[in-house]
Amino acid sequence: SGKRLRVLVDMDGVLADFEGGFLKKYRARYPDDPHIALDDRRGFWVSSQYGQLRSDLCEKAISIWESKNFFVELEPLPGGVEAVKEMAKMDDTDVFICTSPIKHYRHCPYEKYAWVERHLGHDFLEQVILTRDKTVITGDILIDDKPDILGVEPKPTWEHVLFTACHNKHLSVGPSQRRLLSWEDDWRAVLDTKRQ
Ligand code: DGP
Repeated sequence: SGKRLRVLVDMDGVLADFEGGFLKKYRARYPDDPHIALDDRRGFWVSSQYGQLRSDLCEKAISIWESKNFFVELEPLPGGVEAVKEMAKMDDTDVFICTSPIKHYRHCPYEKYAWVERHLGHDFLEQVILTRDKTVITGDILIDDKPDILGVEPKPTWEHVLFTACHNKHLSVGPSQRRLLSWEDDWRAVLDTKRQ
């Protein structure tokens, strides 16, 4: 009954453990430099916080995610792959993975597809949307860990549901913004509120 529900799911910080993968590879490559524990992460941009810690650490941080195999080797976050697979099987529900590649494009876009193929299967490649501007993509819900999702469209069609991550857990979000605390949280209920 009613129209189909379209769910947009972010990748880094929602399905793939960008923060954990970053910290592990940063510490391995720069063992003599200071790091920021995940509990102390604040703000979406990892390089900004590392640059505040010490100015040379900004480019060292960037060197990690610009390296070959960074994105493809990210571990899945607990329950994410299973949730997306279940969502995709639900009646009247379309799921798309909506992710912004970094502008250093040598490895990232390829590896994002490879990650989806590895963890969700070849057929799921049909559901991948790579865009630097998520506001121009239409959908009912966008599940994303970035607190501020801006672009050229001032009134995106989707409701942004903030997925909790180490960098956003202390933010007090507005009364209208809903959160998913993790994939253990009741994502099915969030979807149901958007069904006609
Ligand atoms: P998304 O999660 O789809 O909004 O994509 C954001 C991408 O940017 C994701 O791959 C994580 C990455 N990222 C995190 N911190 C930084 C940063 O400080 N600088 C840049 N250029 N990218 C970052």
